Amino acid sequence: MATKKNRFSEETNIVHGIDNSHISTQDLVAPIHMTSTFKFNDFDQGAGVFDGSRQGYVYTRIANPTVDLLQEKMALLEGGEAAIATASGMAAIAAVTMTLAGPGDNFVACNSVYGGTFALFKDHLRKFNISPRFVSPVKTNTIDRVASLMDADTRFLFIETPANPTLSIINIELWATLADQHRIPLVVDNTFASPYLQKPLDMGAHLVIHSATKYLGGHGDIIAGMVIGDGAMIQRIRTEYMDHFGPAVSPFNAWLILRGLKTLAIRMDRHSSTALKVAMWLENHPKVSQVYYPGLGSHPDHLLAQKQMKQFSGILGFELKGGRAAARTLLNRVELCTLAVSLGDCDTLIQHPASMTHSTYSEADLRAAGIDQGLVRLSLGLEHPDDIMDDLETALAAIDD
Ligand code: LCS
Repeated sequence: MATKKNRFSEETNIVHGIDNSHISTQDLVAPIHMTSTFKFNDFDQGAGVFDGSRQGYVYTRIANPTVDLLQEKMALLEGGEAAIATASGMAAIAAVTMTLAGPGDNFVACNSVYGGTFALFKDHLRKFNISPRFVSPVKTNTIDRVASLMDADTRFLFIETPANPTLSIINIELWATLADQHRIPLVVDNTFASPYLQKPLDMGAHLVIHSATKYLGGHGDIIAGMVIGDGAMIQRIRTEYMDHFGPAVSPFNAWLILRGLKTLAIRMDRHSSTALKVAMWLENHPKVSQVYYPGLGSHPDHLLAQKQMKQFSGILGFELKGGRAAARTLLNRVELCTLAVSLGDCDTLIQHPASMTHSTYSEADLRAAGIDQGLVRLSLGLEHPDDIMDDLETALAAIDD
């Protein structure tokens, strides 16, 4: 894939990276193009834009200058040729899956994914006769199992790494090689890492997805998604899905993500260092039986995480010895940590996957994915780590022995 690499370092590209000047005079920060439609100078210009013989903007569902800047920036940061911004992370996943597969097709996905993704795959795509085939990333020989599930109707492979909410690490290179052998794309949801910490396209993946709601936006104030990949694939997703199913992002939200992205590197550094501190502290806590954080030596895929990621990001899971009842007490007692779904915000967020983000899983699905009733997920924010640990300590103390 011809990528948009330049001579600058990652941190510099995160702040600058793209040229804003084509849409404005001399603004340091590009303006927000809040417009539904674009005026044509005359009939021929309008007709020309529609038949593709002339350049120009037509209508914001199809393209918008502010959204274009975000797409250009994300293509650069992920090392792809092109990108699409969508109204949500779920819209990005729907756009990719509905473009790549049709009636009678199947795909193979890890069973530890965001609960909304799981519901889309398991319940809604089935209505279009598109069948998911799930594998567990924690079982040994996962890749052999993936291979055994593939056939002539398998249209793509789908993984999240680190995975929501188990923090499993999936071997991108291994899955990409298998996808190449079958001439189908590997789709990687890179939401938990962000392009600053992990670049799936460099490891052989073919499409990257984000819930931009999370680390890309970074401030908990928007819902949006991204798809990044090679130019032909991105164009196909546009023409076969985006343009007429219509899940376009608002230019205002695109602008807020561009704003948030400028601090991605320093935010991810801080999220990662705080998460490691809190993970190490939780590992020694008497009320906690297990901590899942790829940065810990005790994580089963720590070495793979070290290979794939620059740092280990800001999300961890931990298992309470007291199970669901203990989780309930903890989540009712925290004060600084906010009881809310979502992740990747400046604020520390805490939630209970089995009853919240992954409530779309049946009991059997939860068991198969290794999501226990005692599992709590924590997205470390930018507060002082000592304050976060103090808050957790007080709340953990309220759990009965
Ligand atoms: N991919 C991942 C890995 C996610 O965690 C989420 C949302 C999505 C895609 C969907 O993105 P959205 O449409 O929400 O922008 N994850 C959430 C979570 O763990 N808690 O609340 C939302």
